[in-house]
Amino acid sequence: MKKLSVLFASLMMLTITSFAGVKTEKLKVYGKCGMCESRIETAVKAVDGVSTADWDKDTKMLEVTFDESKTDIHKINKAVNAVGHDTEMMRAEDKAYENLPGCCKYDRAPMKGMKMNHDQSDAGSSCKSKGMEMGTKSCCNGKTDAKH
Ligand SMILES: [Cu+2]
Repeated sequence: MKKLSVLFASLMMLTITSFAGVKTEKLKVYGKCGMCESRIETAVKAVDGVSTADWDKDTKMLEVTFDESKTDIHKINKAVNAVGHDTEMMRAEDKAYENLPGCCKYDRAPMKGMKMNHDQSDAGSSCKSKGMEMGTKSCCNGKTDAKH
């Protein structure tokens, strides 16, 4: 009986050790067609430590299984970016995107923060709340006057 429990315990430990560090993550990757699918999957599988990669062109979700001791999700993002595809975490270089075949040119998400400077109502209210600084900042020039 005692022998059996020792055997069982060591078996458990062996199982835990062999699975340590291997994890599966889901990541949104922007792309369009079947060509994108094979491009993305090939790039991700080429990353050392990645065992499986599966991208769905309808849901845009990439499911990737990798060994955490060999690679991380950051490196996987970079591999995807290198072949021209944006992810929810990182944006591909424009040059890499431009190199994609026409059919693969997916709609890119707008860059974050681009619209901020044009939000008049927001700029106006923040200027008003500061009162004394009104008109001294470039965001206030003309805009508050035009409204009244
Ligand atoms: Cu494509």
